[in-house]
Amino acid sequence: MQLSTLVLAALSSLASAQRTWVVSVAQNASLTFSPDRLTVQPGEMVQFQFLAGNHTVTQSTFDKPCQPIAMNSNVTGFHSGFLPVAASAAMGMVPTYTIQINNTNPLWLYCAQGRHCEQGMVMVINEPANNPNRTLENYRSLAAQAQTVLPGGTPGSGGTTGTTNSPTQSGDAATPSQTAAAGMLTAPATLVVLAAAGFAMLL
Ligand SMILES: *[C@@H]1O[C@H](CO)[C@@H](O)[C@H](O)[C@H]1NC(C)=O
Ligand SMILES: *[C@@H]1O[C@H](CO)[C@@H](O)[C@H](O)[C@H]1NC(C)=O
Ligand SMILES: *[C@@H]1O[C@H](CO)[C@@H](O)[C@H](O)[C@H]1NC(C)=O
Ligand SMILES: *[C@@H]1O[C@H](CO)[C@@H](O)[C@H](O)[C@H]1NC(C)=O
Ligand SMILES: *[C@@H]1O[C@H](CO)[C@@H](O)[C@H](O)[C@H]1NC(C)=O
Ligand SMILES: [Cu+2]
Repeated sequence: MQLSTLVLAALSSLASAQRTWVVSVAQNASLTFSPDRLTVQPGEMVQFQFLAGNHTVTQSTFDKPCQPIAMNSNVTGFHSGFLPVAASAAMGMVPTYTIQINNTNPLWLYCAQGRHCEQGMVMVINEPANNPNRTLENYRSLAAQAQTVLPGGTPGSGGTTGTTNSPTQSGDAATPSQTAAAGMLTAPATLVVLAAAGFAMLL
C-alpha cells in the first residue's frame, strides 16, 4: 500500500515532467529573443538561454511595453535580472532563466537593458488567437515609442536561474538531458531511480 503509493507518486511526477521550450537570448549577439513567438501549454517550461551581451527577460503588459508589469497591473510578473554571460562563458557555460507556464494567458516580454526594448527586443508567449490588435507586431510598434524601465526589487523572482553547457541554438524544444545542467530538470532523473526501485521491490 505504502509502496504503491510511493510508486504512483513517482510516476505522476514523471508524467508532469513536461517539455521545456528554449528561447535563445541575443543569438549572434543580436538584440533578439529567438523564437520571439511561442505557444506553450500550461505546465510546460520555457528556458531562456543567454548567449551574449548583457540582457534581461522581463514581463510587461501589452499596453505598456518596456515597463515592468507591476507598474501597470496587480501582477508581480517575472524579471530575470542581468545574467553573467561573460563569467559563465569563461567556464564554458551559458546562463539560463527558466519559467513555468501556468495557463494560456499571453505573456508579453521585453529586455530591460538600455533601449533594447524600443529597438524591438520583445517577444510573446501565447499570443492571443482571437484579438487582431494584440499581436507581437503591435506590441513591438508600441515598444518603439516607449521608454524602458528596469524593474527594482530582487531580480530572478518568478523563475529559476541556472546554467547549461549545451545550449540549444535552434531555439525550439530541449530534451531534459540537454537542459539537465539547469538544475531544476535533474529532479525527474531522481524520480526515475525512485520509480525503478519501487518496481524492483514490487517484483
Ligand atoms: C544566427 O545566425 C544563424 C546562422 O547564420 C542563423 O541561422 C540564425 O537565424 C541567426 N539568429 C538570429 C536570431 O538572427
Ligand atoms: C549589465 O548592465 C547593467 C545595467 O546597465 C549594469 O549595471 C551591469 O554592470 C552590467 N553587467 C555587466 C557584466 O556588464
Ligand atoms: C487584479 O486585477 C484584476 C483585473 O483588474 C482583478 O480581476 C483581480 O481581482 C485583481 N486581483 C487582485 C489579487 O487584486
Ligand atoms: C483594434 O484597433 C482599432 C484601431 O485602434 C480599433 O478600431 C479596433 O476596435 C481594435 N479592435 C480590437 C478587437 O481591439
Ligand atoms: C507559475 O507558478 C509558479 C508557482 O506558483 C510561479 O513561481 C511562476 O512564476 C508562475 N509562472 C508565471 C509565468 O507566472
Ligand atoms: Cu537586451
